[in-house]
Amino acid sequence: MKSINRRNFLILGTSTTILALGTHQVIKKLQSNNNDFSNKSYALNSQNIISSQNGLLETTLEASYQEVPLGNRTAKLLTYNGQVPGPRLEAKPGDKVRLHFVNNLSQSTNIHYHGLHLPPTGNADNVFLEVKPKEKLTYEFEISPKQTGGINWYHPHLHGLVAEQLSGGLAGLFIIRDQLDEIPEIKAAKEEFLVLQDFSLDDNGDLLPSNRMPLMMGREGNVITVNGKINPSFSVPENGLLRLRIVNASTSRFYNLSLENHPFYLIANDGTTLEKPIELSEILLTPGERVEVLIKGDKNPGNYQLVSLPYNRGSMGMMGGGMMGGGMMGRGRMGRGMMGNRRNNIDNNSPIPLATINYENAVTPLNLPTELMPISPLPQPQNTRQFSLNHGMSPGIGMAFLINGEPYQHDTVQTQVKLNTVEEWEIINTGVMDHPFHVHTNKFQVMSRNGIPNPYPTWKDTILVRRGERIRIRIPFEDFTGKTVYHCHILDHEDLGMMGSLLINA
Ligand SMILES: [Cu+2]
Repeated sequence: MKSINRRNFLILGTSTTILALGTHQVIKKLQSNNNDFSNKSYALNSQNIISSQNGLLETTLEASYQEVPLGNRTAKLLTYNGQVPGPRLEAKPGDKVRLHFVNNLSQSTNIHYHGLHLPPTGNADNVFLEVKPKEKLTYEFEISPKQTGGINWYHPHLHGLVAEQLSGGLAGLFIIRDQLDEIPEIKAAKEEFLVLQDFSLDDNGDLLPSNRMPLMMGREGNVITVNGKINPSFSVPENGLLRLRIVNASTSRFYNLSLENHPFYLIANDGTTLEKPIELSEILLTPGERVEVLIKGDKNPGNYQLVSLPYNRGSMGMMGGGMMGGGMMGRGRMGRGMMGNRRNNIDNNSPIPLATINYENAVTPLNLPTELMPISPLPQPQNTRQFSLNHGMSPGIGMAFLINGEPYQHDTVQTQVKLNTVEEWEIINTGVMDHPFHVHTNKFQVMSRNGIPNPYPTWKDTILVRRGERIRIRIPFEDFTGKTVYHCHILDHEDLGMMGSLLINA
């Protein structure tokens, strides 16, 4: 890659924004009504769980291109062990993991263990490794005894191909079990996992190629699946509790979750437990994020729809006309609904059904837990930094997504920190689209949003920074040295440059 510096980039700030207006009609027209999947549930595969035995999780994981049943057709997707999503891995703090990875794709790939506190080097959570086609690599690491129980996940992380490979289906859960699972009310709750993915498929079940425009917005698929199924059903015991453990494994799509007539009781996010349940009517789940919620089976027995409510994550509307030339992105065609895919038959302006929650046999009434796990506040930071998120144009390079005015460059270290220190980072979004900011290796605590303290203590590894927002996070660098990364989890943005490398020095 050419050497680039920030002076070369014309930053496209909010002052140049022209949001597309009056596009709804256009979008509606383009969304054909031939979606025959709604209200049906089709199995892609049976759930496959691989758990650690006697302190060791050892398995083979093969990435390959496979045909899998999807709705009334067969879809040709990228799979782990022939499945979408891949097998669910389960381990405990302190367990050893030996994962024999085989790449039977036609392009290079690798694996990132999102949410796990692992060395970013060697054959552990090293995103700089490249496993070429037909090659094998054994990933080997120990789950830190400090790792807390929760939902983590694995997916490819080879810069430049991440979005393409995730949008083809490559993702799987990596669950850590610990004390949270032993809290009596949670232990008694019914547990279900929901892996949210979306795919851009044509009528033959082939993945549609993405052109550049949806990539800049962040591609969204025309088929949404939960555990590889379309609108599957889950049941809540009448009077009991249902524990939904949800990951957004989509490339770019945000899910604004809401369950008809039922509040959510949030108990954990990003693989880390909260101090007490928090009642919420909606939860915005951005790519990479996870939540755990309890649902109370205390309403009239029946069927209730889990939906994604409309949410506007911004648009590239300011790029119409001269910036891109050719008028291919004229104002009338800039709406969010069609940006992801021209064959989009999902109406992003209406609630999108994700799953149906049914009532099942009554149980002895079960209360919500009142106390979960304590969260200790972090000490004062030894250092503070700012990261600004935006995108810009440069002659000969085109559009790039930038952090502090620079796109990711493989041979440059953008940020250096010292092991066993705590830093406070301010992440500022000066652009026109929302960006979920993800840090590898170490989790962080959310301090404030636009100067307002976070309403409850929480650990996160991915945090939404909406356009115009300033988020403060506090992050301890513990246990591992080496080079790792931070990036936008709209994976098209990451591939287009919105990533930085972070060197943790001894
Ligand atoms: Cu982004």
